[in-house]
Amino acid sequence: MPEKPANVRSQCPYCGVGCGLEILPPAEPGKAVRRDAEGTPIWGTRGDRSHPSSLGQVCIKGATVGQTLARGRLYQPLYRESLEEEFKPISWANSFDLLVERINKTLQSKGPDGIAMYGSGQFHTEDYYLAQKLLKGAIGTNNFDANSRLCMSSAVAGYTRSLGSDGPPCCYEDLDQCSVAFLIGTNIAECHPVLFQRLLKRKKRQPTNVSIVVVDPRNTETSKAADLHISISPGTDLALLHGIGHLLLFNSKFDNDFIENATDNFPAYAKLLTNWTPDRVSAICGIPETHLHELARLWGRSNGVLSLWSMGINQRREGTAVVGGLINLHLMTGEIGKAGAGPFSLTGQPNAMGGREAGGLAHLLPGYRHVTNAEDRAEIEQAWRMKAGSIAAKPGLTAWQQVEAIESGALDLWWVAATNPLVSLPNLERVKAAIKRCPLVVVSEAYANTETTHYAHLLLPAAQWSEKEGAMTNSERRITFCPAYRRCHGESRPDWQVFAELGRRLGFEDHFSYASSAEVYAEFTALTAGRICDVSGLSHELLQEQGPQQWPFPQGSQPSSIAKRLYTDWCFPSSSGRATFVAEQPLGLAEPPCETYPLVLTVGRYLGQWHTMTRTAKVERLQSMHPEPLLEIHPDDAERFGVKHGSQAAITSRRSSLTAKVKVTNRIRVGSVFLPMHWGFSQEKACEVNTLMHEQACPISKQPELKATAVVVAATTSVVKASK
Ligand SMILES: Nc1nc2c(c(=O)[nH]1)N[C@H]1C(S)=C(S)[C@@H](COP(=O)(O)OP(=O)(O)OC[C@H]3O[C@@H](n4cnc5c(=O)[nH]c(N)nc54)[C@H](O)[C@@H]3O)O[C@H]1N2
Ligand SMILES: Nc1nc2c(c(=O)[nH]1)N[C@H]1C(S)=C(S)[C@@H](COP(=O)(O)OP(=O)(O)OC[C@H]3O[C@@H](n4cnc5c(=O)[nH]c(N)nc54)[C@H](O)[C@@H]3O)O[C@H]1N2
Ligand code: SF4
Ligand SMILES: [Mo]
Repeated sequence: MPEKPANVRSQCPYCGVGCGLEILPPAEPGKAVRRDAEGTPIWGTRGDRSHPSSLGQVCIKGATVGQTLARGRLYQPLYRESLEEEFKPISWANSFDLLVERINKTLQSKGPDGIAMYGSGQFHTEDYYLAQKLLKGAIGTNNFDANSRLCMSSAVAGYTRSLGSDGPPCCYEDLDQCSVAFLIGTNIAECHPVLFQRLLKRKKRQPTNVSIVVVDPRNTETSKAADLHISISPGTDLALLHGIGHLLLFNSKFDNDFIENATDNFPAYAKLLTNWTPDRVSAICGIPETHLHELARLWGRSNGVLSLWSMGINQRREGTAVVGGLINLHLMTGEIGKAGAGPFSLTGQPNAMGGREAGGLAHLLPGYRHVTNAEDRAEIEQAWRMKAGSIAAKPGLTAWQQVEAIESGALDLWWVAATNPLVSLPNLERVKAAIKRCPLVVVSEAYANTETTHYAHLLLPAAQWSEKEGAMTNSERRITFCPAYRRCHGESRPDWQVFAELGRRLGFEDHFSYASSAEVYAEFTALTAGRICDVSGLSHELLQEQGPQQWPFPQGSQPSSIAKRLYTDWCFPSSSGRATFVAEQPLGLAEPPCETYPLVLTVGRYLGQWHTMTRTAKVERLQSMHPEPLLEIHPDDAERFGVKHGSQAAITSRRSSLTAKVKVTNRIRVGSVFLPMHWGFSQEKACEVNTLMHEQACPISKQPELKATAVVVAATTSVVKASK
């Protein structure tokens, strides 16, 4: 593949805002060649003004992504029989032979469910789709799950329960049109910065037309911009939402027309609300009653409430119920399916949306179909030209269930691709102990030295964004074609090609023969025809020629940059055509603070770091913004536990202990402390925060409560070094 010169456009491969990037070659006419600190030529990026989602804006990560693409890469497949041995090079041909042999052996000894893959919202849609066809079709196990399980699965389950299907109904233009921006459990200033800037611009332009409300136990860069910051006690969001509902109900601020014509189950919800009185809610949430009244007043008088949320409410052992509680308020007030209104989950990863469309969770099939639905299975089997019954009816193992299955000896082959679970899964010491027991761990990875590569037997070098062609869908359902504008490093290959070749070698020669990723995409889009996420009118060619498009985009649709919303006709994709109120009592935290562990640790992100830092640690500018992880603690707690600003503290939970430097700040609630998620054991300043976290999860979405665990903090002089 030749390196392409100029005028290349793509989607940013970091967060789910999915900004458009214009790619600039290392050597621009009349300018010196751009090089990184090691002298490697680097491609530049800048905001693509023609991209309808971001209108030329870009944040510091998108602006520096070019510096991350070449350094520290994995160049060739490597293999070792046991984790004690050193890796040795192995050819791709021998890697496939090994995979086929071990898959067949497992099929004989344990059946298809002895194999599992753990993938990622950082796949392109084509990678995702072929992983489904390989696992769920050719191998015959639904054991494919993605890191979206740790991220968006409560939103997926919440939309599906309340509205009848997954699918965020809003678009970014709603930020310019809402009268209340209700930001709950989201720090968009650091995590979706381009949307934050858009909201700030609106506020500056029309200060009295929009109120910004932030619900977060911390004072964040986001809450700095709030008209009302509700510093809620961690894990009490559902009580808060019911409290708002209570006041709306008793002040008659609901939309009877919408409730009558478009919803079911309002009486049960109204009954539940009666008990959620302001005094009770303010006591549970630890907030002044006046805040609750102010919130309900804003909701009640507003035409255009836009709720934005992400991990603060998804990562809860009652995540689906909280998402349901938020959607209830929108249904009650008719604040959905119109400009400036609606429940809008901000997707974390660049293509977690595409993953959902391609069926990339253990209970899904392509086109928002479900493995438990016989008709859905039959449609996919037919389209895949596979025997009836090829797809199993039982949902596969979710991310954490895969770990448990390894632990119990039920999995013989665990394939990890485009995620770094040895940093990002909870209860990490248990994960480490489990993985060591797995007979074959395959890791498809772009970089040579991640925490998870230390636990691999077979390491497969992956071509990444910029080196492979594919599509990605952002949070507002907009699909952007991402071209391959750089050569693959060494022997690395796109993930979809690896899955296709393995499919062919497993005996599905015709089913997996594709000349290009455009062909893979065409097969996928055809499968969405008639579904809510219909993209049957899209192709690589159209996206390249006409630019990014939003779904739905059925065959015959005209390309357009006019923003689309779902449910403008009040018709919902449920069997009754109506949305449903869900009425659930709040449960609170799975592991509340107690005498021994009196503080709630919450874990989140820094503006300039991306997840497990495989990319962002390579950019000097980003590293200097956040040189190390800091434990944020309130001055009162610092005094109570005897820790000083700038000194080391030991943080201990029921599972583990680690040390971190202390930052005393009144930007956090008394009783809560904060650590970033980014620094795994291979970083110099390692702070393996997920060794502290528990794995208890929402029973519906199976999303673990990665936002809260009970800890105790103490002063220490010794720094504990993390290791594998
Ligand atoms: N810079 C940067 N941006 C990113 C990423 C990154 O790694 N770095 N990752 C991307 C991904 S995959 C994701 S999922 C998103 C995540 O985006 P966000 O969800 O915005 O980010 P987090 O920092 O994980 O958590 C958000 C906030 O939840 C708050 N919170 C904790 N507990 C509670 C609670 O009980 N209730 C409420 N209401 N709030 C609570 C935390 O204090 C935190 O400020 O970011 C995406 N964007
Ligand atoms: N306590 C706590 N834990 C959390 C969270 C939290 O808020 N709190 N957040 C959770 C969330 S929301 C998320 S999304 C996860 C994220 O956690 P991870 O998914 O583990 O994080 P990444 O660093 O993004 O891992 C992606 C890996 O894929 C590699 N890669 C990049 N491109 C490609 C490619 O094209 N192909 C292949 N094969 N590899 C590629 C990268 O080098 C990197 O190693 O963490 C979760 N864990
Ligand atoms: S806001 Fe997100 S998508 Fe946009 S440039 Fe920044 S990281 Fe990339
Ligand atoms: Mo995420």
